[in-house]
Amino acid sequence: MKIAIMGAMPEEISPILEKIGSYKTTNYAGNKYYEASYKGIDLIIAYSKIGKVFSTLTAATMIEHFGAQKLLFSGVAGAISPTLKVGDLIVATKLSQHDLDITAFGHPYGYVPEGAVFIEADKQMIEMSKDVAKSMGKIVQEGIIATGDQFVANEDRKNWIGATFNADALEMEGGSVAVVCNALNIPFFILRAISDAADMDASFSFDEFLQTSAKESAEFVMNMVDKLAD
Ligand code: OS5
Repeated sequence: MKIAIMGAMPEEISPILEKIGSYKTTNYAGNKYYEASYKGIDLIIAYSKIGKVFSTLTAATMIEHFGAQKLLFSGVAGAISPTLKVGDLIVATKLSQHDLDITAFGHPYGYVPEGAVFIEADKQMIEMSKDVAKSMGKIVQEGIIATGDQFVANEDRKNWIGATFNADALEMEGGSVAVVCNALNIPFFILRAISDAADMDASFSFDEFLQTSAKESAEFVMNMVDKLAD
């Protein structure tokens, strides 16, 4: 079994690389890919760089070039739901692209012909995450994550995304990773820890909490990997 673990920023995968300890580094298509053997399973780990295009490239590369059979994403997100505070964990049940807009042709936001507004994450890994949360004594909220090529630092935009997609959190990569995995039939799991509230203070909050929230998410994802290795 080969499992891909990806983040968007170096901070999102560095706790994972620290835990793994030793790995082989390969440069491919402008990114570094880290291969390791861990508890009897093969891991391929990378950060994509920020946004939908880079994350699409990385997810597709991990699957098509490195042979990943499952993909887990670890990172941070902006909260939409008022129940989500900095450091809280959210598991995506389904994901959408909030900046995809051909509504001029009568289509709903987030939809293009032959696509879908929402893509569902792997139900088995979501179920497994409940056991992992229990074993860690953590609360993990399930919800909808909306993705777009924008760092949202605006209450109106955040509220619009929340109302339009019924989304609980937002970020810049999960929705595109979901499209890739869905098209290639690869089960995927997207976990995010909250770094900010996508409001006018978002950039300050993000800078302050990126490292600690990324670490929270990475620790949880590694516990998921431990369970997958059992
Ligand atoms: O990957 C991007 C999306 N992430 C989730 C997220 C988010 N997304 C949208 N809106 C929000 N309010 C969100 N909160 C959390 C986080 C990340 C956001 S973009 C951050 C860019 C910060 C940065 N810019 N320059 N550097 C860091 C330094 C740098 C310089 C050179 C090379 C690499 C980094």
